[in-house]
Amino acid sequence: MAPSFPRLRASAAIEVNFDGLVGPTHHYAGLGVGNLASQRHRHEASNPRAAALEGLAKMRLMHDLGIPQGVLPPQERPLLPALRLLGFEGDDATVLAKALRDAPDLLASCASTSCMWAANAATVSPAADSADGRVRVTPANLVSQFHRSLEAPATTSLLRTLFHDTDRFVVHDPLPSAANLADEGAANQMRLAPSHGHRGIEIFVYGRDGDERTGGDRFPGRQTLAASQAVARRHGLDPARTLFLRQSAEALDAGVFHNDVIAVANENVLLVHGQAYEAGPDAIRLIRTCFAAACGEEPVVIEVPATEVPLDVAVDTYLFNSQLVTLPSGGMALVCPIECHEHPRTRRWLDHLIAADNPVVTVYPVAVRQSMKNGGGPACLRLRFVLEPEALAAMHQGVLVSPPLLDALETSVRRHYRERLTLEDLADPSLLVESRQAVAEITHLLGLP
Ligand code: SUG
Repeated sequence: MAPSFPRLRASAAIEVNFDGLVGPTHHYAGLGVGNLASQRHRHEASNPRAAALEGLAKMRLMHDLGIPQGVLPPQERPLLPALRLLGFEGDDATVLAKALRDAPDLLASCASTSCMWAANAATVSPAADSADGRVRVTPANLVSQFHRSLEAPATTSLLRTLFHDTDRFVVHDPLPSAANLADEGAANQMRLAPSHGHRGIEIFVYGRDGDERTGGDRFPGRQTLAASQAVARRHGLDPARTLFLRQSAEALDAGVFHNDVIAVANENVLLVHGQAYEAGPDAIRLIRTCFAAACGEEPVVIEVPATEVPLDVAVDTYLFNSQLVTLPSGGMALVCPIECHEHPRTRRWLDHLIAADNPVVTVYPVAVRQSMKNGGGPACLRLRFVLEPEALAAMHQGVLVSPPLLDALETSVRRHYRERLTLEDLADPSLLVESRQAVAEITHLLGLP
């Protein structure tokens, strides 16, 4: 299709993926609403050390592929001030013991290392999309679930430290903590653009509109329409380049608690399941039309029908929670959960994807099994920033990974993280000491205050 207006010149912007490093209290408490994997593995023993090493191996792969990679430190857990707010009194050991005895789920919530799923940390609009040419960041309030709402204050202050240059970045406050403004961050936002540096369109996906309907029949939606609209408004996005789509009830009920469980976009490519949106084929048509009008070209939409990959297989394998990334050598790679290679349906579909005529040239299966058991695949673990070279240079450099930093982080994990953790262990005062030591050491390695 001929461009309907002159194409804007692209900047040399690149995408950086910031992964959340798993914390020392990683465990399975079944806390994830509408998250089948989290429910399924409730109260199984976890392996925090393996979880963190798996995450670091994924970061190393990305770095080795030449894709800029950052790392976000774990937050301190168990969060004693939160337990005290809930009425558990005494010294640290007493607070932990009382919480385990009287309210083990609250202890699990206050010990959750859920900030590892950085795709929920914030929504990011690149400079090319925002009204004033600054990168706009809204930390997610995550109010749909108590354990995740605890992340927001520390995430906000971390993001302000990393992106301190106010000429180039705006880190907003999270949205107010109201149920009808529930915001789960970039996991419910996609960006399509001719390339990272071009101005693009942003697609927000919500599960409930805060009023009449809560989501699916089985599971409620988490992200609200009002929250998505508020984020788009404060980021100064052009309404003509912004779409709000409702997740289908069948997807929510099948375990699609975030849009990134059922769709992924990169530059001009959208990989999406046919049952992702309530509007069905109209939603895809809307995306095509909006992109064509805004960017003067057609997007590449790879729609996966339920006949090839049924919704339950998509959720079990987390096929769409792959990272679709642009390779420096050209073309795109799909960094998918290793579970996609182990399932015959998705394995066949991936073979077909690579053989077909589209920008995806290769697939890298990665093992993040510990995170997957809590409903977090490769894409959940990362927050994407499209940055101009000057913005990249202006941010805090200590979190950008290099092989020596990855080596040092691995050493720290091996030194401080346990290989087995159960719910009872969360009340162990020595776990608190170990966790504090680990977080302090990692924070220091990243050059953070
Ligand atoms: O919010 N799991 C997380 C997984 C988040 C995945 N993120 C994205 N899809 N972007 C959640 O449901 C489980 C914690 C537990 O059960 O212990 C949990 O919170």
